Amino acid sequence: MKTEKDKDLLKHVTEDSDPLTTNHGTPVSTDQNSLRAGKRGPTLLEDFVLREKIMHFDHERIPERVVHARGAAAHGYFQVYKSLSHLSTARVLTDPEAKTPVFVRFSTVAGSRGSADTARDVRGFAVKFYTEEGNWDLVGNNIPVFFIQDAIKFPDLIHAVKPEPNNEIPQASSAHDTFYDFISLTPESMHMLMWIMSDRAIPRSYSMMEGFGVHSYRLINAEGKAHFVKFHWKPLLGVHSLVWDEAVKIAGQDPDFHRRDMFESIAQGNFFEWELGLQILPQEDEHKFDFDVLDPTKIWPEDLIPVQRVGKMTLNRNPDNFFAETEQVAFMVTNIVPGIDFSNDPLLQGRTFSYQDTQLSRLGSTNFHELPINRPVCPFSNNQRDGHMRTTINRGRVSYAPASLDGHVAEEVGPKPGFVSYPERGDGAKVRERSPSFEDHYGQARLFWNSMTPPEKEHIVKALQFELSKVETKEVRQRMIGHLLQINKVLAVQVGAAIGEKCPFGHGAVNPKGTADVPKQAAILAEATTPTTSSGGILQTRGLSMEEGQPRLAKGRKVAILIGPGVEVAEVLAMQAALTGEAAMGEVVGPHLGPIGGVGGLIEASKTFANSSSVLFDAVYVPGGAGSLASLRDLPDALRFIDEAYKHGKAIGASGEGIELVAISQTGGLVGDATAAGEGVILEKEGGSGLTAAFLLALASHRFHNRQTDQVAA
Ligand code: HDE
Repeated sequence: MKTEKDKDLLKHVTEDSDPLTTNHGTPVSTDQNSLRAGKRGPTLLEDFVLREKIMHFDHERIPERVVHARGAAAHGYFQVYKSLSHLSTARVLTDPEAKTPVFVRFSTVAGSRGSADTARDVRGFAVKFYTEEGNWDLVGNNIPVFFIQDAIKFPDLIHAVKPEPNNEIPQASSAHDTFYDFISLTPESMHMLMWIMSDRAIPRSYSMMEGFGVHSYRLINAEGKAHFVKFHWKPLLGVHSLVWDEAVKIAGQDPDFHRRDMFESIAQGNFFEWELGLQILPQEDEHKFDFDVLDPTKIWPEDLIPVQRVGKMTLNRNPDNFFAETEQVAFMVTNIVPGIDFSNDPLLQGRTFSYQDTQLSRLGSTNFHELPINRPVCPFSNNQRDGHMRTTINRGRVSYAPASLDGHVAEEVGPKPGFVSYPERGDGAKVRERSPSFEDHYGQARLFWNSMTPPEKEHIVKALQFELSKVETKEVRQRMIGHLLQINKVLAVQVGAAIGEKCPFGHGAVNPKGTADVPKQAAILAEATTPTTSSGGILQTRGLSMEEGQPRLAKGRKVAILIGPGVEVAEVLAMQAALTGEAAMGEVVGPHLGPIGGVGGLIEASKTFANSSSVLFDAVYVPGGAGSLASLRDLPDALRFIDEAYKHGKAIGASGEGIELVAISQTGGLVGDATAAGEGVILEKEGGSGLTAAFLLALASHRFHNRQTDQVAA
């Protein structure tokens, strides 16, 4: 019987609410008290409601993914711009009318399910296309190459990078001995190492990352003609990253930074968009370059083979249930459709086994394809039957072929329009050997280094200094410096100095004073590009730098508007409206949550100086108001907000008394002198549209690296 208190608690339950039942439909009076022998007596075994509820809870977890455990996903669609029938028969690539549904999961590799989003790591970029011809999974990463050339080394790589097995330390980090022990003995990983140490490994947002299929695949047209292809996803917002200091702080401030950004953006209608890009190589050009097109540690430089943009993917719907969709989605490299095929890339070949296999231990049954998130949208049928958790009720008595019963035709007849593998000849001797064409491990690492801008090079140096300084075994550190020397001397010397290693310096001399003589920023700037190999004869290429040729938009950016009592409310509202107009967001950060009195009315603060931080925003704006200045100037958190944004190279805008607040932050000395303040600090006494326009432009510029005072090499 319900007490008055119970009734009060249940006020929200209406006639239409679903009745409480067991999993088998039996109506339940309450699941808040178990069945007892007497009000203070023992619980009865007979209590099936209690037992069902606890039993289900006891088994709620499934094993996390062995790699890529931490991830988030969204639904959307893909549409090809115009038919690519000259390249492929796949309907998803040939029907411009078709909006193919997709489900896309982004992930980090090394961390556990609960690790922070902003760890330095490659990001998984797995796309499931639900096509009319079955599911096509393009299971890629945000880095176009991989650490190893052969799938048989994958378990070793992952064992080395995951937390060390004796003490399960460190979580979600490659900065430890076992990883560099393995890497330093695996020179084929040097190219990928350069990417991982670059800012690509700390993206600002999933919407600001590229995606890559990594391997060479094949496209096959109706005449059976094949082309090699590399798949790319190009983000419409451009490729942009955090800086390391931010990434580390965000890991504490908001470990869900990336998933929150995607969830909130999509909920607000700011959809995530990429163009699908193809690099196409005719089969007859397979041996044209000094790198092997089957080698997954090599890119096809965009200067040699440009990326053609052929379609667009839009992510516009959040999942309803994380477990049912994001956790249970099973990506498989073997989900492929007619008109697309594998190449002989030995890494890809191994993946064709692993993905199907792993789902069995993760999802517990060979029937994982029946889960709603994994089911194809097209009809599917075969003679496979039964197994754990089979939900399909297959009718009739025929579950074999050939069959003549129940109207089946005993012989297979007619054409076979289904998936046909490209009839490539394969008649080599059985060997456990790698092709000599896979031998050069440094050429493209140099190509990458050469193609970076000076700030990007500095960030790579800093990242390696950090990572290797965490390696406790001296021999491992030394082996790494040996590899870096093969890539670039300035790089090796700078990294070496930070970890106390002397390197051959300049023209072969040894730097006698350790860190003191390390080439400085100027040396990186002045450095000519290093000649290289395995790169088709070029020294550097477009498509690698994140600084050059990227779209610069304010869309998707978050601005902190710092206010205190007495702020100019109209100015705040105008800035928020201007940001909304650009599909960006202005969040009011105040001394407390809720309404704050200002000049001209009240304004609502949605964040406080205590619960938020500049690292969670792309830019800072300080509006005018004498009262606001008076209250914020004594608030160290407010001053630190501005200071830190400045240090991280972010846009800062201020008007009226807001300018004084910027000036008295530690940044002040620099800001006081307009030339020293540098780009991206927009101060305008009168405020108004000129300030707004300049601030929006600065916001869209992403970052002003020249004033990242913490990033300047020692
Ligand atoms: Fe994976 N990888 N991988 N991988 N991978 C998995 O499959 C594997 C590789 C990638 O969001 C696992 O369902 C082997 C390259 C992504 O659910 C597993 C090799 C690339 C995801 C597996 C590789 C990837 C995975 C673990 C070397 C970029 C997450 C859980 C031959 C092209 C998919 C699972 C998701 C997940 C095996 C190398 C991308 C164990 C054996 C190269 C994005 O099957």
